[in-house]
Amino acid sequence: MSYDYDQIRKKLKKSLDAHRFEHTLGVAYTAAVMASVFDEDIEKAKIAGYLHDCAKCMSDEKKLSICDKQDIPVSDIERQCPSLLHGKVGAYVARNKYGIEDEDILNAIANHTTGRPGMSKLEKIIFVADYVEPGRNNREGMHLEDVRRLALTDLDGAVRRILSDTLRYLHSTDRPIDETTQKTFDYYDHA
Ligand code: DGI
Ligand code: FE
Ligand code: FE
Repeated sequence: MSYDYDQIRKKLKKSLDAHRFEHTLGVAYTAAVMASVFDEDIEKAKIAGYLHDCAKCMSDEKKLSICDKQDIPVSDIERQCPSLLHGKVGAYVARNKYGIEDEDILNAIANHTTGRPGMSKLEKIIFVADYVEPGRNNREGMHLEDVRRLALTDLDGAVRRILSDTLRYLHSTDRPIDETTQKTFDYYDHA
C-alpha cells in the first residue's frame, strides 16, 4: 500500500502546532529506521508515526465529544486527564479523515500513550519512537541515552524501560495512573 505523504503532511501541518508537527516528523523517521532494524513494514511505520498525534492539539471538549458520539469508552482517569484520549481519538481521525484502514496502524495510533499488553511489533515501534525521536528532550528520570540505544537493539527492553521510567515519573508527580499503563508494564516486566 502506498500513501500520499505530501497530502498527509499538509493536512497535519494545519491541525498541529509547529512543535507538534516537528515531533511528528521525528517520530515518522525514527519509526521508519526502527522498522528497517526490526523487519517491519517501513511504509506502515511512517504513516503510523505521522498520524500518531493527529488529535493531540484538539481541545479536551472536542476529544470527549468525539468519544461520546462514536461510542469510544472513556475511563474515569481518561475523563480526569482527557489528554490520555488523544491516541484513541487519533485512531478515529486517522480512519475517518485520513482514510487509514489498516488495523495495525490504527492500533499503533490508539495505544501509543499507555501501550497495551501484547502489542504488535508496529505498536511497539511507535510507542518507542514517540519517546526517543531526536527532538525529544531529556527530563528528570527519563534516561533517553539508554532508551535510544535499546530502541535500535532490544525492542521489548526499550518498551519495559520506557514504562518503568514513565510510571516512576507519574508517581513522583502524583498524577493518576491509567490502568492500561500499569498492566502494560506488568506484562512486559514479566515477558
Ligand atoms: O503525545 P506525546 O507527548 O508525544 O507522548 P504520549 O502520547 O506518550 O504522552 C506522553 C504523556 O502521557 C507523558 O506526559 C506521560 C503521560 N502518560 C502516560 N501514561 C500515563 C500518562 N499520564 C497519566 N496521567 N497517566 C498515565 O497512565
Ligand atoms: Fe501522543
Ligand atoms: Fe507523540
